Amino acid sequence: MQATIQSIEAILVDIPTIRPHRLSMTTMGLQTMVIVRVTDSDGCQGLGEATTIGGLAYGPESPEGIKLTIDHYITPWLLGQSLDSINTLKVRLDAVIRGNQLARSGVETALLDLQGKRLNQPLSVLLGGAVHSHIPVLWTLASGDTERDIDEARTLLESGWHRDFKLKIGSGALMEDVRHVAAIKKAVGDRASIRVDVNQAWDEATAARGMAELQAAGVDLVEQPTSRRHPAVLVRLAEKFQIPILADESVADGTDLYNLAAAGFGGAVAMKIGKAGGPARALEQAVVARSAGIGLYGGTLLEGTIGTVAALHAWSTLEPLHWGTEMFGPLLMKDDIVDHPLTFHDNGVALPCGPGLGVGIDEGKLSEYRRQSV
Ligand code: MUC
Ligand code: MG
Repeated sequence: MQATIQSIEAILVDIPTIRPHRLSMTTMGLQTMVIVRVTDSDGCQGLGEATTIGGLAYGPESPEGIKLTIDHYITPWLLGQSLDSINTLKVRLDAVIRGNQLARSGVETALLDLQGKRLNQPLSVLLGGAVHSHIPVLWTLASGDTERDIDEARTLLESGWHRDFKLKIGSGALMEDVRHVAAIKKAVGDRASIRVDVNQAWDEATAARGMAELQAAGVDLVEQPTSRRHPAVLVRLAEKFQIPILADESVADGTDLYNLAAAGFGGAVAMKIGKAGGPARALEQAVVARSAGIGLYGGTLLEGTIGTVAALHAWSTLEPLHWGTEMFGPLLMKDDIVDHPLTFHDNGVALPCGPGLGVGIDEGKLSEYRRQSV
């Protein structure tokens, strides 16, 4: 008999970070993940994750809201449905739910994991097949302290864990940020690529000054210097400076990227499974980017291992992946809830090769970190 969806759980999990993680809009000391578990009528399970940054500081969906969306709006539409075609399930959801991309991403991931397990194939195979088994991963320096960031960068360079670094700026005065970035670039020299993420904090005039200073300091890439609400500003900045711009908050999916490219944007795009609504949907951007000559980068919303692995399966199918990835989320957390944590080495991570995502839940850890009262 055909397998059908028996139950869907959305579980809030809180794990402390290894150090405060300072972004322009929030400082994180804890990461909250929504773990999605789909069980079918044969007892087979698929896992997904829907995670954002700083509650509602980064985007319009909060962890608690994601759980509510899944429990009250998505689950009733999927229970009892056949698992034969995930596309049919997506069409069903599209008919009744607008937006809520993070919640959809967690559910799409769990359905893909379940399908991979049922077919005994890794998720990357369901997405067309991996061309990389080792995927480059940068590290984000965001302790809020220049000396601490330099020590962190040196330790990571010496251990061979990471060679590319992203610095989170935009919360302080422009020239303080510039001095912070220039000091780190000087300390690491040509041994490392330094990129910055402003998380929309600058207006156009500040960005123009900042881009000139960062270009002179030897920075390789500037991520989302200005608001996502002003695409024309991003286009003008990209035209004016040699240093490339990475569009993050400006682009959630293939349509956003098409519109930005049509407006004249050239640079790179940070694809994220959460922004797009799932690993399969995120890959639609890669097709648009290739057609428009825009560089690809695998982005994170600082997911734990389940969300990170889902994204890695998607990015593993892309060649070229011009700017690598930032799938370091699990390393920022003090602990993990999976049975086989990822292996990071040589400036990257090994793609798990078991069926589906290739990782399972450690039930003991899940009960330790799951939120007791919602
Ligand atoms: C973002 O805006 O790119 C990725 C790495 C990090 O530290 O924050 C995220 C979100
Ligand atoms: Mg960003």
